[in-house]
Amino acid sequence: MSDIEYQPQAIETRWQAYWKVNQTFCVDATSSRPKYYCLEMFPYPSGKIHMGHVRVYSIGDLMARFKTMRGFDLLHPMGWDAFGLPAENAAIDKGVPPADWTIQNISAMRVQLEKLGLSYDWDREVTTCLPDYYRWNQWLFIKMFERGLAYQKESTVNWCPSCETVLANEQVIDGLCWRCDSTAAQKRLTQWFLKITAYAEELLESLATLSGWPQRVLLMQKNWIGKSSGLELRFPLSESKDTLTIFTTRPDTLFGVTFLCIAPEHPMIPLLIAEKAERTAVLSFIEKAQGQDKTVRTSLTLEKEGVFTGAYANHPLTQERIPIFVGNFVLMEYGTGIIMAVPAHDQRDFEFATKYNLPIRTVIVPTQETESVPPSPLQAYTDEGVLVQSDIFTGLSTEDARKAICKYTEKEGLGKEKIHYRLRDWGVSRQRYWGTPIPIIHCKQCGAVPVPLADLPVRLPEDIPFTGKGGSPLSQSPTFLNAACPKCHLQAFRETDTMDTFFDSSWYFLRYLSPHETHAPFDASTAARWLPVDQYIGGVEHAILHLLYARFFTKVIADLGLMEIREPFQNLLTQGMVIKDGAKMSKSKGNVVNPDVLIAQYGADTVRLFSLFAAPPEKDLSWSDDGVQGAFRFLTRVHKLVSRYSHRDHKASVGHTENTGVVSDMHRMTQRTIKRVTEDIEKFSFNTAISALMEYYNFLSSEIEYAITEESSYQEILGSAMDHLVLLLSPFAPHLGESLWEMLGHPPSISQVAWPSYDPAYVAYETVEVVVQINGKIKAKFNAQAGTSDDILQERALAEPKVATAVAGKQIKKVFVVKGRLINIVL
Ligand code: ANZ
Ligand code: ZN
Repeated sequence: MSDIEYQPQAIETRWQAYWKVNQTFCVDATSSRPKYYCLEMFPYPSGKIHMGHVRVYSIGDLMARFKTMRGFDLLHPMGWDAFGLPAENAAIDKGVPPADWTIQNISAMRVQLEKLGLSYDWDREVTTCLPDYYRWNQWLFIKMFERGLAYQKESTVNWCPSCETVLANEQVIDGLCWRCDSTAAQKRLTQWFLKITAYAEELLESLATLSGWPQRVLLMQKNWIGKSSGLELRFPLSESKDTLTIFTTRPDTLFGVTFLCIAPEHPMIPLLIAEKAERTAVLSFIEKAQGQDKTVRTSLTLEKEGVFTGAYANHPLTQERIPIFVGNFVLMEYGTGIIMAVPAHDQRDFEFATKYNLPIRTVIVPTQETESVPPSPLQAYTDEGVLVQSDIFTGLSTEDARKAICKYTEKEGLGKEKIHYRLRDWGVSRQRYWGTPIPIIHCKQCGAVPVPLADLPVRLPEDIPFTGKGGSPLSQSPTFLNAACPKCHLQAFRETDTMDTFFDSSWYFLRYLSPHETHAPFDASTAARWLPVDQYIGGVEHAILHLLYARFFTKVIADLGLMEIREPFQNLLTQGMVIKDGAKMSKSKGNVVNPDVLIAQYGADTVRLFSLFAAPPEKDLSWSDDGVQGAFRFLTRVHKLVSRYSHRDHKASVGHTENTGVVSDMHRMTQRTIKRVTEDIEKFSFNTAISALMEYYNFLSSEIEYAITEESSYQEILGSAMDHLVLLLSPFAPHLGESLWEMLGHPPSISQVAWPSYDPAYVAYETVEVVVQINGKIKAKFNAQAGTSDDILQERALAEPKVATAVAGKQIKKVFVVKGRLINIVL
């Protein structure tokens, strides 16, 4: 009787083995069906799958299976983002080599993923810490180096004292290390950079083509790139021939300038303070400001502080003598590192001027009160308006004045229009072991020389003591460190920095195309077939970092002539977090639910169904044990229903209904359910798709006893309904889908069966009469389109005048909606 009882473990083991033996999910290289590349962000092999993984992979797998049934040829790969600090920390703590730790974790996690029954083509597994992957990181790095896109410079970097490594700007979040939450410090080091700024304009421009991305992510990228157009203007120093060049986005405020402010790191400062009484005060201020973190220095709430340099500049139009200050809120990395301060119209300047008692001069007023200048404003007026006290520009709108002042100063040779980006070049050097060695040899005579391509990969050495102290681990391996210069063959040294692991994940989706390729990072003709990724799914925490880098790499690789596309991901779905007891599930909070335990108890299908049903994908998902049990009960019931049907006494022929011409409720319900589930999956509304299936199940289970005894024309419709229930459920609960499909007498595999289409004639324009009862008594009737959701029906019922009067002032205890036909309101 095992057919009758739902035993997920037996079913799941059996079908996982079937898929493996039959290579059900291997890409068919010979197929000519349209392609669909479904990609989920690959995991870091920490050792254990968590519910966040389950969620993202359940979504990806649903899409992959759905699209396969819809007639697409699927590429659905999985791999490991396998470099990174935790492996190195494990080596320091436990003495396990990072490679061993990582490979063990990968094996454990692969087993876990297999238990979820995910439809990956495991032949394409990519592991970034293996030399056959990272050699192509090195290859790409050298190609970039040859084009000036990878270069070295000394710079102030974000330094995490606890990870003992440099952090990219993107990796400092609110002043803290993104990984360990230590306060980031500032340090001067020579570093390798990738010139992402060379692509700033294209990265910004082509955001407009990404119609399949969430608005919020597009906006975050736009702000991160931070394009602003403005004016670079020269202010001659009063006591010397030198000039200071400032950058402003508000040339219209030029007549409101009352001081200049220069970044503490600015190389002009020594010249300004030479032989000045203010010298010592300035130097001690600079020291203090340089210790302040960049993100703190850009925050709105920063206490604006500064010091007078003793030097003056002349206003380029009025010739007025203007004092020059050093200010902590002026950054060296943005614009020219010097600003013209307009306290009346910029809040930072206003706070600074108020603190140090500097003049505040209003030059812009709101349109309606032209000419009436407020005596002493309480805050900066930063909006648009009309110019006052601005010589020949007085009376112009701010917008016109910006153009006019740019034009005028440009004509006079005082300045020029300029576009600035907030985006900085990407610092990729890391002083750690477990990453890709940067393939450069430093030679006293020849400088930085790339390792010849034929000598790649530069392998990570294994003779490293892991102490966690004393700088870069690679510098402690003499066999690694010493190398002959590829150009002059003299004794030279290898670069000991490794690459930021975000380098690895910037192109892994290309390696999946031809993971075993040995002549290039990927095969061009395969790329032409599969790119771009049709659907990318992952966490919104990568909205800037990974997604921006991957877009940058795509453009660089296209410029190397390796592929045509310039944007990697056509559609992006960013899923929310999994939370429990109001907090993100995490080890440190002790609120983790172990997927393994759940799978052992309820089966993978239940866990998957729950995570798709509990919340829309882009929203946070609140963990609920009841929800898991609910999903299990639902699958148990479907199993029972299909068993009941397939073990009925009188076996009717199971066929499709298109030709029967019998219009029944059941047939209509089937058609409507197909429509709803299909459309809901297409728009990522998985929870409502599952609701539709639940309604469909309810309908069928209430009809079954009666339907089984009916005449044969009805039998066909019933058989078709059972088929459809199983087909539509199968991408959500694939193991059960296979099992029931077999029970219904079909050959495997259901994953290869065409997704059903519906007949629009049965779902369009059909109206049903809905009866509204209050406490069981009929109060009203109205017509609604068939298939209208319960929520909307309920809303309309409550809006019926008679119902509204009856309900007014009373408390509604419960509302029952029966099959979209009857609504009973209990008061
Ligand atoms: C005068 C002015 C008047 C400004 C005014 C603003 C308002 P966005 O738009 O974000 O690009 N700025 C320029 N370089 C800076 C630096 N290195 N550090 C800190 N601030 C800097 O910002 C451009 C504005 O930020 C510029 O326009 C400049 O202040 C300031 F009513 O110049 B503005
Ligand atoms: Zn040399």
